[in-house]
Amino acid sequence: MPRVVVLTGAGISAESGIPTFRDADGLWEGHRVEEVATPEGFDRQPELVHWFYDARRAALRAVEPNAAHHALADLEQRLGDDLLVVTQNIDDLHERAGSTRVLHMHGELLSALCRACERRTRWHDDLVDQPPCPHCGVCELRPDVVWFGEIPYEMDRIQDAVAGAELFVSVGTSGAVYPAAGLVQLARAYGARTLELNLVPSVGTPMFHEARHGPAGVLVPEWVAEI
Ligand code: BJW
Repeated sequence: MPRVVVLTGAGISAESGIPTFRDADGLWEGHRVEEVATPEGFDRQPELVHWFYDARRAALRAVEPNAAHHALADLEQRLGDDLLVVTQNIDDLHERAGSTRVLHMHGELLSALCRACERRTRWHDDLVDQPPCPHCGVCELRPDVVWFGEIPYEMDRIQDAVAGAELFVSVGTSGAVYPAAGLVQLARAYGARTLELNLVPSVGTPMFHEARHGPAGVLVPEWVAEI
């Protein structure tokens, strides 16, 4: 069981150039996040939703992990199994920085999920043209991400790890989306110390024992150096 669990959100990738969800009014080219991040939105406008994710998948090629991702990878070198990163992010910047103990609770941009056979495929190209599933041949691939109303991935492992942790650290998340936003309360209920590292106070700030405010690229390496 890991002694330290770090929950990351969009803010940790902001300094790599990936926009957060709620800082620019939660809009993507004029569309609300809910419009492009719900199963209903996908059923209504599949092309729009594919464009949204295809654009983000293409943009991922041009960005690099920043000092915060690298600091967490360095921490894993020191702590090994005693560190678990739980990320809400669908980018692969933790892995590209060198982290291996990462759970993607909201899925991954570089994975496609077949709605027909429910199998997953590593995916680097566009989905808007509705290519066939490599497993079953049916043209029903969707981004392998968790939309509102869907059940986040790995919840049992995440809840067990948070409940067993001595230290729970949240980095760059607004605390607006559940169940991720409730993990700090779970950690506290089981006796963990809790620390928030975020650019500005979030809705969740009062739930943490300690909160530090500033860019993740500064705060995370500072915190890792203290451990
Ligand atoms: C920096 C920085 C810098 C900037 N340095 N910081 C309880 C109460 C109320 C509602 C619910 C509830 N439980 C469930 C719900 C419903 C719903 C929900 O939460 N709704 C809310 C809007 C109220 N939740 C769900 O539907 C979830 N499913 C669910 O609950 O199923 C039931 C179930 C659960 C568990 C077990 C069994 C059953 C699913 C939620 C899926 C969310 N999906 C998305 C899209 C994923 C794909 C994609 O990426 O496109 O996930 S929405 C979007 O929000 C994305 C993110 O991961 C997620 C969180 O956003 P995040 O990371 O916090 O980003 P921002 O932009 O909000 O914040 C960035 C922060 O960084 C800010 O604070 C900045 O200040 C900071 N920052 N620059 C440090 N340089």
